[in-house]
Amino acid sequence: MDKLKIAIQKSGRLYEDSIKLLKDCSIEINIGIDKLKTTALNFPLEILFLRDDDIPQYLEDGVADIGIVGKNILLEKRKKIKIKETLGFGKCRLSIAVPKSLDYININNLNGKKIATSYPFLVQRFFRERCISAEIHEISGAVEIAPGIGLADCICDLVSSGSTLFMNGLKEVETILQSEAVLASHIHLNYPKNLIMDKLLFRIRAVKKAKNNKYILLNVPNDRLEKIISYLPGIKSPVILPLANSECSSVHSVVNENDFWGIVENLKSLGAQDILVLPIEKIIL
Ligand code: PRT
Ligand code: ZN
Repeated sequence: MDKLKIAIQKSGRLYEDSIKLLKDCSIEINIGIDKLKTTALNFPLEILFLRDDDIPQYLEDGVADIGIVGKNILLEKRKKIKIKETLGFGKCRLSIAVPKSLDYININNLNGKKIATSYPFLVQRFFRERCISAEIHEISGAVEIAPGIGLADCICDLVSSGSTLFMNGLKEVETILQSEAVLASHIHLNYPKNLIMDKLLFRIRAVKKAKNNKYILLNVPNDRLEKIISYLPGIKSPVILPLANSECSSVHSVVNENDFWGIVENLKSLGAQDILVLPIEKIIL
């Protein structure tokens, strides 16, 4: 039977979350010791373990059908492939940083500077669009040490917590790109691979939706019910069930993670009691 081939990072920052995503989609995999490739036990999927930088090329060539890779790599490599879904992990930004001592006012301060980066295309494009002329030095690793050893005046690199920049006496001054892991695919997938990809995407979207929402249960005195349910949208509308204690009802609903604490504070102040919050595994609408 035909299998869809998915490329994921062999080791590194995207590895654990990529495997977890497949597991959350109920796809069982056994990872061998050599970790070159493996086959899912209960879904038509073959998993290839690769360096993240190589994934876009393999997708363009059709060696892999789909792959999980940072948007930063995809945009830098400019291969003919499609982004199918953002995945919500591997979040970071591609930023320009300068020595702390530099009195940075605006982007014009970068005119004539030497900048070290592993992202020459994205940096060049950013400067060209802003009419800045800077000398770009492409280096493949440890970009943050370049100003300290006199290789460049400033850098452009990925940042998440900012502690690497801080430890190297640098400050972030411009953000070129907000990035996260994405699911990308070969430009055209034939039957039945297109169907398998749609099935996988359906599962991924259900898992993503569930992660962004919480199931909430609360007890509500009946005289407060109307007011309280106006704060609880639910998927269609909240569920209201009678309790043995006839003065109260149990209310069940689904709340978006981003609005969660605001809603809970309102519910408490309106008289909700015994609030329980549960994770949701999947949401299929
Ligand atoms: O071996 P392989 O080539 O596959 O891996 P790699 O070493 O090239 O990549 P890896 O595993 O470091 O990163 C894989 C992907 O994770 C990147 O392409 C991004 O999409 C994403 N990602 C998210 C990050 C970061 N956050 C990140 N902080 N990639 C790298 N960093 C590095 C950054 O380069 C800098 O050195 O972490 C340092 C900064 O981190 P903070 O927390 O100190 O700001
Ligand atoms: Zn890499």
